Order: sequence, then structure tokens, then C-alpha cells
Amino acid sequence: QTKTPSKVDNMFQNYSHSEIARDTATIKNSVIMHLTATFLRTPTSMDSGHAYLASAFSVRDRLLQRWNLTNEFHDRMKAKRVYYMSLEFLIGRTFDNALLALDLRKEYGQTLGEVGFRLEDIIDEERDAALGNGGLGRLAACYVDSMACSDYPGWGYGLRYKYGMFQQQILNGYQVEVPDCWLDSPNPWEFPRPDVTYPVKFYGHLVRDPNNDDRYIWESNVVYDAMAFDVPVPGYGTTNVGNIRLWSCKTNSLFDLNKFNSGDYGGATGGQVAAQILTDVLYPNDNTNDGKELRLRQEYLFCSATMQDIIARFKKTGRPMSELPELAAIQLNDTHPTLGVPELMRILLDEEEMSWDDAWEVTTRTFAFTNHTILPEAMEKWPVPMLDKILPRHMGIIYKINLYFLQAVEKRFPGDRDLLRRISIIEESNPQQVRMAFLACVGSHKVNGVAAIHSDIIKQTIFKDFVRIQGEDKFINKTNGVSPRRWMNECNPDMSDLITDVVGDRSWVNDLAKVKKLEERVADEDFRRRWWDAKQKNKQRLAEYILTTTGIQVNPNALFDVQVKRIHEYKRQLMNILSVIYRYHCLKQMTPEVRAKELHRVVIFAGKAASGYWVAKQVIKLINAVAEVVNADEEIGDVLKVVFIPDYSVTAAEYIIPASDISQHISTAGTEASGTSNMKFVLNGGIILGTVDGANIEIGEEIGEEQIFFFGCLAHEVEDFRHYLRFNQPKPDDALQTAFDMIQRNTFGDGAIFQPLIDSVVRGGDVYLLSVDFPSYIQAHNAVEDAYRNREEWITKSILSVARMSKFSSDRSIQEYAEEVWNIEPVRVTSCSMGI
Ligand code: NBG
Repeated sequence: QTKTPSKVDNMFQNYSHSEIARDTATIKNSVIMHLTATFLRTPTSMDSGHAYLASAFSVRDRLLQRWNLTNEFHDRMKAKRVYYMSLEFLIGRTFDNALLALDLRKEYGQTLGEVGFRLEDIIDEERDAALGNGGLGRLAACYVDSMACSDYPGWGYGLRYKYGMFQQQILNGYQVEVPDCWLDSPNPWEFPRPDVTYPVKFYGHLVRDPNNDDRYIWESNVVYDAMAFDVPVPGYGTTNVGNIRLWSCKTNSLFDLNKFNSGDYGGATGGQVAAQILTDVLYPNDNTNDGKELRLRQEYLFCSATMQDIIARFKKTGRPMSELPELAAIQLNDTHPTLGVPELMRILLDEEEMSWDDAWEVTTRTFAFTNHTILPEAMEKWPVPMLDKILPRHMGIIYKINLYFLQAVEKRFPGDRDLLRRISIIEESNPQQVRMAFLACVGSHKVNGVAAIHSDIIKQTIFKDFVRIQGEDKFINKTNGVSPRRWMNECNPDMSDLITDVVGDRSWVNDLAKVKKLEERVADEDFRRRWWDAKQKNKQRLAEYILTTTGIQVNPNALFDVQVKRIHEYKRQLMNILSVIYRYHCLKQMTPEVRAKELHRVVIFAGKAASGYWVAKQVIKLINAVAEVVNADEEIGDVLKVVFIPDYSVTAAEYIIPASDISQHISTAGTEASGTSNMKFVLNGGIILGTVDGANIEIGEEIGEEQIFFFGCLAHEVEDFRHYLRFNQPKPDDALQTAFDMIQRNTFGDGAIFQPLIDSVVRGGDVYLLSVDFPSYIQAHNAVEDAYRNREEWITKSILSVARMSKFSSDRSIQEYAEEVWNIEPVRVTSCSMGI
């Protein structure tokens, strides 16, 4: 039975007007209620795990109210929504984030105190939602946060992996991967929506509609169910709550009772297993394309369920399909969701019976595409035979998209066969391959890179011909950003309190331009001392974290020199550890008196290597081998310590980033599309040692070159160096040669196991130009040391940097996307809005 609309309206209005209860008595009641009724515990039998769950569920209740209201309101307003499609959302923890957003941190701290727990310990009970690899997935999480905080109607869409990013253990110096069973305990931050389930077909064959050339009927027996799980995104400083809808492959209908009854138990569940595996694991590759068939099926399940859901929501408005772009913008986070393009075409052609031209118009006006890399090994391509077998209808649609595109190009550039070959969506290799970046580009009305240099590079390289064909205006830049909620206010409470003192209130958290005011205080002695003390406190906290995770004792008064990110050859952790080896050599040459005067330094690494990436794993081993020797060397003592923190994650980053003095972002120029941790470090008062690459460049422009240590060759020089090194032996300078010699002389255990790393430089063409950049890298290190010795100068650099960083808030990025790509506007739910 459905209720009459007016009754629903009244109920909803009353509900939405009721304020969130903030008194500790009510909060305590709700925690106890969940403890007893949801988890069947009593206050006497509760441990910190249950204290976390009961508190989290009680916070969630408060969030839900706003969540419902937000979605209902956006529906009623018929607001245009953006859908951010991403195979990765690296969310991390939610509890503390939600407490801050609801401004209930103090109240929950008090309530938990009354039942005998410390809020910090309870926060530590939560497991990270690690549904992503690195920068790309974390960017998606920052973007949905910004959409919620800036009142943009927007949803994230992704997959609910049963196993997220693997946990990294270090055994004997080597990385060992352990499955991340993050859903083993109840997850307060997701809502199963069994009523939101869509069938997704695979394989089968096509039957042409005799009355409509554009239309096919796709017949298949392999149909999986994708079921929605919704994850709330708490908005800070607003009552808006965002949503990430994650799909899980549900398979109950595939249980074969007949096989079961005949005793074939394996056969009875075979179908279920085959389906379920689709959303079991996140592929642990960052910036590399695995090309596995299962991944393709994952991508399609994701795209199909998402497109069906978007269309179902759109249809509720009663408007004709041709108006979809008026109410929906879809952003493709890299090429992984590109099958959304042919999937939307399929639905429009085969189910909505639109003409090809109309369907294509709707599709290209709806989609936009972000490119995140130009590394050749990351470029997604799918073999035509594989696609044709799994998704026959989509292969047909892709062929036709390509045909019409090439025909149009041929008309404008007659006779240029080479151009057609270069831009074809189908690569003429054996077997043929579908170039997903080209499909995404042709299917979108805007294509963007993620930092100024990167957006320029893609226009000059992979999309060069497309710029000529489709016009300059289609190719734009949207420099990445990060959320000040998580990456300042939440992870760095002391510095945030200081900023709040200067600004006058906490409004800077949603309006980062206000941090500019810090500049006025740069000469204020008291302020400068508090600024320094806040950093020292964060370093102390990290020192404790290092002690518990590695057993290594470090001195918080030393310079903390940090490189944390995925381990990848282009990011050059190898260059970093080689410089540490050289530093170790220099220290060993000194007399004890001279050595004692050296600046003390703790070199901190963290990061995961893709499980199949052998070279990256050897780099981890080398770092740990060096750490073992250096840290045990009594002559060296505290002058140099090397630490590899295992299992880098969003939560680990929240400890590490606020504690850095210097952080390294040292990719070979032109290889790191943007980087986002570089922004986080500077927003937390750290200084960058980096190459002229990615967003480092724009950071330097904003904060001033005195605040950043640049070194290394420039992007436009790289090709010439690489060309030279293909035909000539590199010439390592004395410092680099010394580091190689020490490894080969077995200073860090059997040198032979590291020979392939040395060979990658001296025999393998030194693709990432370590030998080229090493001399200027060592010089830059020396400059950093000199600067750090001058504490006053260092504090000035640190304050000025934060003051000038407002550009790198993801709120700025999202506003640019909203205005220039999505054409959407903020919709703010106010307490009287529901009276419409
Ligand atoms: C990564 C880039 C980073 C960038 C993030 C987010 C991929 C494919 N690309 O430089 O390497 O910061 O994307 O844009 O993961």
C-alpha cells in the first residue's frame, strides 16, 4: 500500500525539521541502544571493538537523516546531477570524518569517556575502506567529499570489492601480500539496497530487429545481478550528505537446485562462484594495465549497472530520453569506466529505440573523460576477440562508432591513410585491440588532464591528432586537489587550531582561500613558535607510530625526510635509496667529531608494489636491507636512520603527512601526471624536494620558488636524454658510482640480488634518467640541509607555503568541473527547503 503524497510530505517535513540531538544523554542512550540491540552486548561486556561499532552506528543514524533529506530534495528539485564513475574509491576511515562533519566530536569523546574509552582508541578500531590503489582512487574520494561539502548534487559510482587493496607485510625485507578482508566485521558505513539490483548480461548472441537497422536483441543465458550498496559521504559545514553507490555481484538465482539434488555440489554452486568472483578483488595495479579477462567483466558489470541506474532515476522525471544531458553529467575517471559509452548507446538504441544519431548526441553530451597518465604500460587496450566474445553487442557498437568517426575524418582530411591508422579506435595489431582512451575521447564532449603540464603533454602526444580533428576547446586542464577536511582539519588538529585562531573561525575548512591570512602572522614570534611546536608534536606522534609498526626508535628532533607513494620505477624510490647509501658512505668517511655536527635525518619510505611488479619489489627489499645496516651502525647512531613503514594506507598517510619536514616527489620529468600527496604535504607545512613535474610546478608557482627545492632535467629534455642513453652507456657520477660499488661489495647483504636494479641504470638504457638527475639531486639535498639548519628561515617557508596553497583544495577543482564540464549548480538543502 502506498501512502498519499500529502501525508508523506507532512511526515517527511516533520522528520527533516527535527534537529540532530547533541546532548550527551541522548548520544549515550543511542550508543547503548546499538550496543544492546544491534550487537547483543551490555556496557559491562563491551570491548573497544564494540564501543566503536555502537558509536559508529549511532553516528550513522544522525547522518542518515540528512542523507535521506539530501537525496529527496535533489529529486524534488529535479537538480542536474553529476555521476563520478570510478573503479576505485580510496576512502579510508569514516567515523572521525563523520564526527567532524556533524560537529559531534567533543560529545562523542565525552560519552565514550563516561563508559571508559578514549575516543582516539575507538577511532583506531575502524578498518580502512581501501577500494583503490593510490592517487587515482584517493582523488575520487576527495572529489565526492568536495561535492558534498560544496552542495553539488553528485554521486560516486564504483564497485564494492570484498577484498580491497592487499595488506603489505614485510618479511625478511620483502613485501608479502595478505588479503584485505575488510568486510569481516560489520561495516557501519554501507547500506545494502537489495531493491536496487540490475541484471547484467554477458556472452550470448545477437538477433537483428527486422524493422530497425540500428536495433539488436541480445540473447544470453549468462546474467548476473549487480546489487547496490550505498556509502554516505558526510558533508562538512552543510547538511548535505553525498553518496557513493557501489555494486556487488549477487548471485542467488544461479544456485542450481537440480544439480544439488543429484549430488553435484560443485556444479550446483559453480554459477554462483563464477559470478561472485567479479566483485571479489580490486586489481592491485597502479598505473599499469593488467589486461585480464576478469577485469574486463568487472568493468562491464560496473558500467552496465551504473548506466541502468542512472537511466532509471532519469526516467522518474518523466522527461524524454533526449533530455538526459540536461539532468545528468557523467565523468569517466580514467578509461576504466569507458564501457559506459557503448553501454549507454546500447540502451538508447536497443531498449529506448532511438536512432543512432540521436543516441550518439545524447551520449557525447553526457560523458566527459579525465586522463590520468601517459605511461604506455597503463594504457588500457582490450583484444577485439575477447570483447567480441564477452560483449558482442558492444563490440558491434564500438565498430560503428569507429566507422562513423573515421568517415568524418576522411571527409575533412581526404587521403591521409596514416592519420586514420593513428586515430582509429581499433588498433591494427594481431589480434586487433580496442584503444580505450580513444573510445573515451570520441565518446566525450570534454577531455581533461590533471595538472597543467600533463594537460599540455596529452595534447602534444596521445591526443595530438584529436586536438586537430575535434578542436582545441575540447581539451582542457583541471588540476587535481585534495580535501582540506581530511588532509588538514582531521589529520592535523594542532595546526588546524592555529589556523582557526588566525582566521577567527573554522570556516577556512570549506573556504581555503582564507588561509591567506596566515601571511599576516609570519613575523609574529609567538605564532611562529606555536607553528613549530605543532609540527614537533606531529613528529613525536609519527615517531611513536614508527616504533609500534617497525620497532625502530627515531629522534623527533631530526629532519624527517619522507617519500610515501606507490613503488614504481618512474617515481624513483631507487634514486632516493641510492642517495641514502651515498650519504651513509660520506658519514662513514668523517671523523666522529665532524660527524657529530652533521644534521640528523630520518629517511622514511612507505608504499606498496603491485604484486606482479618484480623490480618494484626488489626496491622495497633494497630499502629494508639498507635500513637494517644503517640503523644498526653504532658509529652512525641518530645521524641517519632509514625506515620503511609497512602497509601504507590512507590512515598511515594521516599520521605520516603532518609530520614531514621535507617530502620527495621526484618522478622523471613528464611522467607523474599530477601527484596529490605533494599537495597534502605542503598543506601540512612540509617543504617539497621535487622535480619539475606534475603539480609540483603549479605548487611552486603558487607558493614561490624560495619555498620549494627543484632539481633535475625538464620534461622537454627527457626524450633527447633517453635517445642518447639508448645508444650510449650512462656515465654515473662519483656519488652514484659509490652507491653502486657499496651494493656490489655486499655492504647490504648479497649484492647480487640487487644487480638487476643497478643494471636497469647502467645496462637497461636508464629509462628514468637516474644517472642524469643524480648530481643535481644530491645538490638539492645539500640545499635542503642548509635551509633546515636555519630554523627561522624554515618556519617562514613553512607558514608562507600553507598560506598560499588554497588553489589545491579539491573544492576548487570540483567548482571548475561543475562550471566548465558538468554544467551543474550547488543545491543547498535548508531547513525550510522541504516546504516547497
Ligand atoms: C595517477 C597519476 C597521478 C595522479 C593521479 C590522480 C593513475 C593512472 N594516474 O600523478 O599517476 O595524481 O592519477 O590524478 O593512477
